[in-house]
Amino acid sequence: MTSKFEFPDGFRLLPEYFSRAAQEKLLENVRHGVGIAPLYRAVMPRTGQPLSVRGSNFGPLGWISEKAGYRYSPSHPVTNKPWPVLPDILLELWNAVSGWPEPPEACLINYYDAKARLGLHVDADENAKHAPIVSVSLGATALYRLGGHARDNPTRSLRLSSGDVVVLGGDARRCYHGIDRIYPDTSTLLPKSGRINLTMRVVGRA
Ligand code: MD3
Ligand code: FE
Repeated sequence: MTSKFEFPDGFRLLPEYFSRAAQEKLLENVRHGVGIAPLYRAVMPRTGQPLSVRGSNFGPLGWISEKAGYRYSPSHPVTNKPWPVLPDILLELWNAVSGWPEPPEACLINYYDAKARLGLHVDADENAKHAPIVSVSLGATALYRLGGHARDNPTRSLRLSSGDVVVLGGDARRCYHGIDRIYPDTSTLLPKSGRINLTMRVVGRA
């Protein structure tokens, strides 16, 4: 019996990469970062419909979604100040698992409350199409869906738990993915079944 879904080349899940103590340290860094660059509610381009996920960034560039479109910006869309620097723990993670010679330029911070979702999409706003994305999950467990290169390709659902790291290189980098739901009361790291996802990206020049 074979399933129609095959894991794309370059997809790597590292369950519980971070210990509880390391997750707490990372969370402290995120709290410091969002103290400087507050989580804001992004809106969908054109429609202005708010996303349920709230976002901020670390690094010289940050991914933002506004009415005018999606883009990488050197400053926060509300405060207009530069994003805080990438914490050392995250740079060390990148160096340990990405296999990429350059550091990430952006680290998107996504915050999910218990009701938040993220629809199926491809991350395609980076010019560095071959650089991997490295993701860290903190807090409540999420139901994550990974598909193929076309929206209607078969998908596979996986749970991402606190401390898990995912490396998306090669083919996986161009696959559809999203977050279908958050499972309440699955972690004591964050209050109220909150979840944080950190994704490091190389943006590259246009
Ligand atoms: C698979 N974040 O920030 S992380 C995103 O949990 C995003 O917040 C999700 O999708 C989250 O864009 C999923 C894992 C992830 C990130 C990028 C990918 C999976 C990916 C790019 C290609 C394929
Ligand atoms: Fe994505």
